[in-house]
Amino acid sequence: MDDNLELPLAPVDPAGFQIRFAPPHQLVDRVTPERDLFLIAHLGIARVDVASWRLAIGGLVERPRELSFEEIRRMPKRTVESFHQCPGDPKNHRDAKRLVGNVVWGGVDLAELLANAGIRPDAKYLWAYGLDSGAYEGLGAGNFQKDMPLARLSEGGVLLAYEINGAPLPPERGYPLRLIIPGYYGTNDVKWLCRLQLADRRAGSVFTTTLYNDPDDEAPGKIRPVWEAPPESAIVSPVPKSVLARAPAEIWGWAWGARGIARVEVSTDGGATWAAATLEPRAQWSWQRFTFDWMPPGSGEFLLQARAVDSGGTVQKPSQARNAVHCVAITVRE
Ligand SMILES: Nc1nc2c(c(=O)[nH]1)N[C@H]1C(S)=C(S)[C@@H](COP(=O)(O)O)O[C@H]1N2
Ligand SMILES: [Mo]
Repeated sequence: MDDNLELPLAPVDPAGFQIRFAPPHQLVDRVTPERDLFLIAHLGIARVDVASWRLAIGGLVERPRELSFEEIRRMPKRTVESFHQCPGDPKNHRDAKRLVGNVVWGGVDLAELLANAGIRPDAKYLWAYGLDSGAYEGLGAGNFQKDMPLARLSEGGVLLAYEINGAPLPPERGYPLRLIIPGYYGTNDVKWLCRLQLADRRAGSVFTTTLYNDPDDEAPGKIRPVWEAPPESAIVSPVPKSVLARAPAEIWGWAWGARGIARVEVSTDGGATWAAATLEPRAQWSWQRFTFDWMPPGSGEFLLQARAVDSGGTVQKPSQARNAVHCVAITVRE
């Protein structure tokens, strides 16, 4: 097991960084339609010929193997509902981008597949490789690569997905197969998978070392891979800059995080005071809808904010973070 594997590549078209997204106030659906879901590709969109495509499984496994798409389709199909979120800037953990959605993924269970291959006791990490290659911000990258601690498998839900919201994965989403790690930021969900490698250490690619590693607030001087998503929320309604009549209004939005959200609080006075919103429970790793009934106390400008607290008691950061509180400025007229 090393970093010098001979890996296949697919043509990328278009090449280079790709991004599209809708702002939070457009995310009105519980399950985000594929056309509204943000899209990110660092190196370009890989175009894969499924007939010759294989998934290789190697490294610290008892029985290395190669699977065709047909063989994967014959395995039991699982579905997982999960929030899906880009962490934002690979190097700037003080910036919140709110590129997020909620998706029902369909595919095969990674834990089952690896159990069939036999995980060796010294294996600690999964390395996942995509078929895309190129350069990102001047950094040459061979195949896109991410890693995941194998300990994550015990929580369940990790998929090799070939469906998004019941439809086949489109080319831009990773056709024919991508990794989905519910609860982790979407950057770890390698698209256009070609190889899974089990290893005793973290992977050494640009995307697992230079990029997507944040300073660890709890351990100064240490870094922390951008894996589990901390608690976060976004306001869907009212829409930023809207003008409301002075009448009862509903503030609502979505809250999500790796550990599930226990409560959401809303502030309508720019963060001076906070009150509990009504929050629905989560289904698998889904985002959770919150609602807050508000009677504007008068006319004028108002700053609306929501903050999520997860089941471990971690509070969404007020500012200067990937999960910084979302602020929506509105006007109320008599
Ligand atoms: N092979 C490959 N997988 C990838 C990426 C990539 O550039 N190449 N980008 C990652 C990032 S940063 C994000 S946020 C998600 C985006 O997935 P989506 O475009 O389906 O929303 O894919 C991840 N998987
Ligand atoms: Mo991303």
